[in-house]
Amino acid sequence: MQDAVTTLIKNYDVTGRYLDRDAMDELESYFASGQARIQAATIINGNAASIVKEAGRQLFDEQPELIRPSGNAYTTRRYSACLRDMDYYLRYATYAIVAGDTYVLDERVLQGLRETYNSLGVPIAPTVRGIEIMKEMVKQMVEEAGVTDTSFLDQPFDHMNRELSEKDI
Ligand SMILES: CCC1=C(C)/C(=C/C2=NC(=C\c3[nH]c(/C=C4\NC(=O)[C@H](C)[C@H]4CC)c(C)c3CCC(=O)O)/C(CCC(=O)O)=C2C)NC1=O
Repeated sequence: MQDAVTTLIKNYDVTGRYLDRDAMDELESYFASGQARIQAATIINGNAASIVKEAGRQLFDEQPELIRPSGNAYTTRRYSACLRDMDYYLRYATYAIVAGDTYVLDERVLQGLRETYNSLGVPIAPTVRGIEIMKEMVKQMVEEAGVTDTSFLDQPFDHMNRELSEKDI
């Protein structure tokens, strides 16, 4: 597990360098966004169940074929598995938001995920859309709470979507 600080230190240590101007700028920007990161995590934590439920509802509204008999989220078991996956993405996104680093996502969420999805026929594009909907919801909530620059929230959601969307083989 790594965060913005340990990742930076590791990179400098590998080449035996002191922390230079670029490192200080990076650290400053991470610490400056610290309060907002914690605020975002608090908001997500207090609304996780409703974010997942609402994002799922919106996804199935947009793509109703997912919950029709030929769809991958058809049957109660698979419907729940889908919402559970959305909950995983949201929870791990909060870890990455606080860490200021996507390492935790690579290590705990994304490793082997595309292979699993492909073998179970879980469609990637709607999953990506579900993550996108959650990102939009979270950004709106955090903006409404008074955080003016929510760009730091893009990183984990975009990272998961980029990795999930990577072309096959
Ligand atoms: C914390 C890291 C972690 C992740 C990310 C994870 C994902 C994950 N999702 C799975 C299944 C699944 N995932 C979905 C998800 C969906 N189907 C759709 O049509 C939608 C597009 C989408 C929801 C947005 C479904 C329906 C299944 C069950 C598929 C099946 O068993 O046929 C499975 C197979 C095993 C299982 O059913 O539990 C895994 C491992 N597990 C983990 O431990």
